[in-house]
Amino acid sequence: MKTKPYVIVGLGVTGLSCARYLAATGQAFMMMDSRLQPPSLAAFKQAFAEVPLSLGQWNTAWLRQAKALIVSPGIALEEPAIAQALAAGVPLVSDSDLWRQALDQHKKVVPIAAITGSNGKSTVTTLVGEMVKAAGKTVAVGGNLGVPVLDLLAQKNPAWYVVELSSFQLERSQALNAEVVSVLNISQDHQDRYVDSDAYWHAKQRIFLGCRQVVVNAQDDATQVLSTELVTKDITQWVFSAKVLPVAQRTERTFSLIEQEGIHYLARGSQPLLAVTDLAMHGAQNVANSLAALAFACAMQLPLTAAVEVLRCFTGLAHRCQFIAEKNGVHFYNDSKATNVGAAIASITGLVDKNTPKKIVLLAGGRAKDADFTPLISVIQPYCRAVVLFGEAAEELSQRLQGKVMIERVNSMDEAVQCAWRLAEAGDDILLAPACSSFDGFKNYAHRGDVFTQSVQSFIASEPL
Ligand code: UMA
Ligand code: ADP
Repeated sequence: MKTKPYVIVGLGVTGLSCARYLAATGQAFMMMDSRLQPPSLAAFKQAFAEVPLSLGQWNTAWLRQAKALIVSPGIALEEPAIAQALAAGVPLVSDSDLWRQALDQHKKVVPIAAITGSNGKSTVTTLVGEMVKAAGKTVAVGGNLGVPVLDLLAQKNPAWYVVELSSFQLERSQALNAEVVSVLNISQDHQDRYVDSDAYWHAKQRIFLGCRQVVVNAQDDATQVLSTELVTKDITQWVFSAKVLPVAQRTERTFSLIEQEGIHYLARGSQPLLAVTDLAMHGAQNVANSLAALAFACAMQLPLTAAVEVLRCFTGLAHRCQFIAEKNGVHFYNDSKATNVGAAIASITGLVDKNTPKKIVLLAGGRAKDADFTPLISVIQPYCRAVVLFGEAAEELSQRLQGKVMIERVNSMDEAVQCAWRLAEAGDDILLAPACSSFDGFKNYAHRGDVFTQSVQSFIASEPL
C-alpha cells in the first residue's frame, strides 16, 4: 500500500522549513494554507513545483487522510478543521519533533540550550548565542527568534544549538530533551489563543520535558519545574534574580545582584562580575536577562570572562527599548517588540529615573490579544505624561484610561509621533511600547518599529531645531 503523506499546515517560514526537510529525507508531503497568498508561496512553488498544494481554505479531505499533520505555530490547534482531524486520530508532529528526530539520528550529540518565557526570550537567546561564539565555539541560533529549528540543520558542526521557543511551538511538541532550559518569566499573553493563563503557562512548562539542567528565576515561582511528570531524572538547578540575594542564599549556582560600596554588581554567588552601569543594554529587564544568560553560560561550561565581555559590549536587539533619536532633550525609544502588557510595563519602568522630573509619552495600541490591561494602567498613571493611542485596541484602552492620564487618539504613525512631540516636555521620553501585537496594521512588530523609526527621523528632519 502507498504510504500516506504528511500534510504541512501553514506556508510561512516554518512550513517551508518542514517541506525542505521532508524532501531532503525522501518523505512524501502535501502543503496547505488557509490564505490565498501565504508569505512563502513563491519560494515553495519554485522549489516544489510538483508537490500538491491547497490554498484559500482548509482541505478537510487532506487533513483526514494525512500520515500526520505538521501544524505551523501561527495556527491554533482548536481551528475546527484541524481539531476534527486530530480528534479522528490523525497524529500531530511539530517541526521541533522532526528536528529532535533528525538530531537523534546523528552519531555526535549536539546539546541544546532552549529558552522560553513571556518576555526577554529573544534577548537571552541572542546573548547566550554570543557567549558561545565568544568562547570560540560554533553555534546555531534560531527558533521563534526567526530561523526555524529545522533550518538550523544546515549549519555545519555546531557545538551548541541555542533556541527560543514560543508557547505555540511548545504546546504541540514532544520532549525536546535539551541540556539546559529556562522559562524566564511568566506574565499574561496570547489570551486569544488559550482558554486561560494556566493553559498558556502549562504550554511553556513543556520545555522542561527531558531536560538535564534548568535556569530558574527566583523572583517568579512559575518558572520552576512544577510537575514531576515533566522531568523524570535528577536535574541541576541554576538560579537568577535581579535583586540582591541574602548572603545565605548565594551559591556557585546563583546569579544575582550584590552591592559593594554603593555600587551594584552582577554576581555569581558573592563574586562580583560586572557593575550594572557597565552593561551595554539598559533597563532593569536587561539586568534580569543578563543574569539569566550568565547562568546559561555556566550551565553550558562556557568561560565566564568571555560571557561577561559579551554583556559589556552587546547593546541589545533592534525594536527592544532601542534608542532612536534625541531632539531638544526629548528622547525617542522604539520598543515595538513590547507586544504584551508585561513587556510594556517592563519597558516603561525600565526608563523611569526617579532622580529626574522626566515623564514618558507612551505610544500604545494594536491588536489586544484579549489582554487584561489593568496592570498597565497602574504603571501609566504614575509614570506617563500622556498616552497616544492607535489601532484596534485604541477604543478599549481609551475607555480604561479615561480620567487617569491625558489621552489622544491618532490614525497613523506619523500623526502619533507629531502628537507625542506636542505633548512631551523637555527631558521626557517618547516611547513606542504598544502592549499589543502589530497584526492589525503592520506585517509584524519589526515593520511597526521601522515605520515608527522612519516617522521619527522624518519628523526631526522636517522640524527646525
Ligand atoms: N496563518 C493563516 N493560515 C495558515 C497559516 C498561517 O492564517 O494556513 C497565519 C497565522 O494565523 C499567523 C501567520 O499566518 O498569524 C503566521 O503563522 P505561521 O505559523 O505560518 O508563522 P511562521 O512564518 O512559520 O513563523 C513562525 C512564528 N510565527 C508565529 O508563531 C505566529 C515566528 O514567530 C517564528 O519566528 C518562526 O515560526 C520560526 O520559528 C513570530 C511570532 O510572532 C516572530 N511569534 C510569536 C511571539 O513571539 O509572540 C509567538
Ligand atoms: P521576547 O522574545 O520574549 O518577546 P525580547 O527579548 O524580544 O523578548 O524583548 C521584548 C520586549 O519585552 C522588550 O522590548 C521589553 O519591553 C520586554 N522585556 C525584555 N526582557 C524582559 C524581562 N526580563 N522581563 C519583562 N519584560 C522584558
